[in-house]
Amino acid sequence: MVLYENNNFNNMKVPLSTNSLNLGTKYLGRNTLYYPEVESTNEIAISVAQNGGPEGTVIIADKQTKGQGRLQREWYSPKGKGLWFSIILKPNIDPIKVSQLTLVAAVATADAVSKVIGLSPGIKWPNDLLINGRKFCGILSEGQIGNEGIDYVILGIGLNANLDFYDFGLEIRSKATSLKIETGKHIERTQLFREILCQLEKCYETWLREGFEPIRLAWKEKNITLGQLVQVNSFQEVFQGKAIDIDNGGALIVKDKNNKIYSFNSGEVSLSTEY
Ligand code: BT5
Repeated sequence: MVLYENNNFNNMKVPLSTNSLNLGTKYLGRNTLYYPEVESTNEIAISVAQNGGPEGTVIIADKQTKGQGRLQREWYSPKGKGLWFSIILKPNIDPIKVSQLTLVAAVATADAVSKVIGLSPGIKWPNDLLINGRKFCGILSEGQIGNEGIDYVILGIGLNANLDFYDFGLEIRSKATSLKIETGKHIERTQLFREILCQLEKCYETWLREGFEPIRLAWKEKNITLGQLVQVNSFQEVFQGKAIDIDNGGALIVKDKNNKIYSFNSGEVSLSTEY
């Protein structure tokens, strides 16, 4: 099967045969566009979504030259060594719930890594997957909300599969890792990609059907943030306290030394030694 043979997406000309992927999903990844090299798969996914690309469409690249993290940060995405991909979703839900999708993706990706690789990653709120305290996967969700609700959400997932220690630049070497580094084995990317899509479709459907609570419980089981003293940088302000929970919307709840409670819908968390 060749996808988008007569498509409207003029420049989207490198379709991937999903037959060869042997996907076990109903719709995630059934339309997959593969690129050897792009600036950012999220950028392409946005343009595909804006041009009517259906829910479940996946854009995957072997290399990104301008992979994006949050807040204009860069995501290092060297050729052939990782999974760099973006998924288009069009959930018919209250836009206020959209940030929960990052947590849905984190739970699903952690489940897939456990299943295929046999390691149990920890989730650092909201979007980092870590093994032995080092980040090997990050998630960037971006969306557009229109008059009628959510137009689309893009879930961008960057996962370090086969990077070696010296592949990382000096500035991230001490805090980043890859599945190859952690297991000592070459990682078969297609199998992992397939499993992430399967787990994500499962978690996404659970979330649509039953709401956030089952995802919240699964997230809490895998999290490495709660119970820790943390520093949260949010909107140019810095808070210190103990991370005590995530609420039923996915926000992080932090209690400071005066027992004052704060909740964060977004922000950057680092472990702190002070209360
Ligand atoms: C993230 O941002 O963790 C989200 C990363 C999402 C990347 C995917 S790849 C497919 C899709 N297309 C895109 O263009 N993006 C998405 P953030 O929490 O802001 O973390 C960024 C920080 O992680 C950087 O400032 C570095 O310190 C560090 N970093 C950069 N590249 C890394 C890598 N390959 N592995 C581990 N850490 C990295």
